[in-house]
Amino acid sequence: MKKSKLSLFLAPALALMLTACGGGGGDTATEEPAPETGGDQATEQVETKTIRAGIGLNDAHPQYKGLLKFKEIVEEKTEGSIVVETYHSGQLGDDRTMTEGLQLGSQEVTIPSTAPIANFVPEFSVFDFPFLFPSEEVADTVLDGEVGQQFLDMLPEQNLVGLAYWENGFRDLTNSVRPVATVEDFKGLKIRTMENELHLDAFRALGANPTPMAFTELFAALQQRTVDGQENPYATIYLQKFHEVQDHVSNTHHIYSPFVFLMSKSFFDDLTEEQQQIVQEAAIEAGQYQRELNREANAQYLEDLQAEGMTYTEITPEAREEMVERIRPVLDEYAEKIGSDLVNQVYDAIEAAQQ
Ligand code: KDG
Repeated sequence: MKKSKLSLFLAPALALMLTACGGGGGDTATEEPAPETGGDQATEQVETKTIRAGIGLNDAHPQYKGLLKFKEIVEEKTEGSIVVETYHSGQLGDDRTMTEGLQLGSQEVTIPSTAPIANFVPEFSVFDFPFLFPSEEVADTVLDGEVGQQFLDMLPEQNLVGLAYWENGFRDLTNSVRPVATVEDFKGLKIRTMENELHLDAFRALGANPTPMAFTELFAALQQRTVDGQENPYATIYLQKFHEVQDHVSNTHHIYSPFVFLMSKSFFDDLTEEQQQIVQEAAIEAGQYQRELNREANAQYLEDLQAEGMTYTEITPEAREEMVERIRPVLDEYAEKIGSDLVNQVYDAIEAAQQ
């Protein structure tokens, strides 16, 4: 099998990044008077479908604002034949539970990061390769193109439908022990990661002591010092108030994390063709809106975190290079696991997006 192009790929991506751093429930029949037909006032059965949509982030986050936009578009375009119920802050469970809910029919939509999705479709781990995407723009081009669709096409086998990619964003490290500027500073830090083997192996390679944990448990674990730190985009760090339980933030920007708008395949298949087109287009439109919201305020969130008393530490270019070198063997291993041909398709698409 062709070796992945990792070594050819990482250097230019890193250089570019250094500049860019900075679900159904059921059908309810409601009786509505039929339009005037003259003669008897017949009633027409209008089947209303309900989408129970849950996410892990709170209602201040752009992800929830994107979900409200999806609700607005779908209810307007279906003239109320589809109703969207929105739940945030893990009200319906953590990412894994909610994704299983789509498979079992207890909810219809959730929007997790690609990292937990890899527990259902291992190939999705490629999108969590550290330093894979050099910028949001390149990520948009690749994810919204043929290669991104190729991965979405792997979901129906798991009774899931991926309708669009949204944005979690570039992930940065916070902790309550010390400023992190070099790879040495990672040594021994108990870092919470998402439930994803690649994340665990990458942080082990950096010398940290990672532990997987659902997002819904994270704030309490930071507060009780069960873990020293975590990594998430500035928007999540600020809006989930991690600054209340963390002292240091570093611009590691180590992973660009996509969200995937997931719908239960059973529910999607039961929709009319017109309804399927409406929910598909609404997921894409709301995703564009959510990406814009996410990016507009990201720089501001870093200022806000410092205003709340967090110390901000820049990762040195040398340290970032060393992070790449330390992690390289892990990526080689995962490229073999996922399939070097598929991984190389992602690298090729990223290179093409930068021409
Ligand atoms: O609902 C989305 C969250 O689950 C998302 O923020 C996941 O980045 C994530 C994390 O760290 O668990």
